[in-house]
Parts: sequence; structure tokens; C-alpha cells
Amino acid sequence: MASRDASPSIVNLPDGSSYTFGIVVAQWNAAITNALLEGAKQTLLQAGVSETNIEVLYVPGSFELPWGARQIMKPGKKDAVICLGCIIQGETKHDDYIATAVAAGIMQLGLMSGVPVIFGVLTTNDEQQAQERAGGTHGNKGSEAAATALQMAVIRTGDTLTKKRIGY
Ligand code: RBF
Repeated sequence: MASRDASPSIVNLPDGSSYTFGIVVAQWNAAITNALLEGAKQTLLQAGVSETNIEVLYVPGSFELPWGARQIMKPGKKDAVICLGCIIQGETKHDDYIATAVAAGIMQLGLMSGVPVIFGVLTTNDEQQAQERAGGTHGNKGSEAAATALQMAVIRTGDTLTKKRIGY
């Protein structure tokens, strides 16, 4: 399949030097989630985010991501929280239950807290599809999640990107 560019630009990143981010990483399928984490960190650093303004919290599995996100946004201020996980389809329907719960939990937390919570969770049919999206032929979805977090941090604090888009 031809490659698509449906995700936010990771070329024109906003200046991230004034922002603080939390990254919550599920340890199930750790080789994949660690690759997502590397992609996310690299993109934040590339945007000028200081290493000391990136806090990382590991949780056991994707199901625990919303709880971890709530925990990491408590102390101090976070401009956005990125959730990274990898849910691979098995013989039973566990993947559906977990993915649905995580997506809903992440959305709910973002709306309730006012802090953008970014869904960087792969939901794939097999490990190969996951590898392709964690630094393979389909890019790195951790990097894309970080680009989204940067955009949301800018939008939330009310400034240039939004104003530019509406023509100020
Ligand atoms: N967590 C993931 O992040 N990815 C998975 O693919 C995954 N598969 C699971 C399969 C089963 C049958 C179970 C019971 C759990 C799985 N989990 C997975 C872990 C889940 O997110 C959570 O950590 C545990 O259910 C404990 O709440």
C-alpha cells in the first residue's frame, strides 16, 4: 500500500521550549512501546523541549494508561500527556475490551482535567504491523503522538498556531 500522510506534520514542529510533558508507557509488548517512547522523546527534543521537562512513567499494560496519565498530571503542571501502548490482537476479544476502555479513559481524562491526553496506542492484528508503526515502514506513531501533544499544548495555551489559522 502506498504510504499516506494523514498525521500531523512532524516537520513543522512548534517551538516546545516553554512546555512540560508527561509520557506514560505501557510495558506490555515492551520492545514496541520503548521504540514509541524513543520516537516521542526525539520529536519533543527536536522541538526544543528541555529534557528536564519530560517526565516518563511506566505502567504494566495499556489498560493502566489512563490511571498513569491521571497520576503523572497531578504534581506540577503538564501542558500535555502522551499515552503509549501496543495492543495486539489475540485469539480472544481481550484486545477489543482493552482498546475500547483505554480510548474512552483517555478521552474522559482529557475532557475532565483540561489537560490534553494523547492516544498513542497501537491496536494491531499482529506484531509485524506493530513494528511497522514503531519506526518501520509506517513511521513512528510515538513521534506523531508527540507532534500532536506539541500542537495541543500550543492550542491550549491560546496562541500563535490557533491565531495564525484563523487569520490574525
Ligand atoms: N496490554 C497491552 O498493553 N497490550 C496487550 O496486547 C495486552 N494483551 C493482554 C491480553 C490479555 C488476555 C490480558 C488479560 C491482558 C493483556 N494486556 C495487554 C494487559 C492489560 O493492559 C492490563 O495490564 C491487565 O489486564 C491488568 O489490568
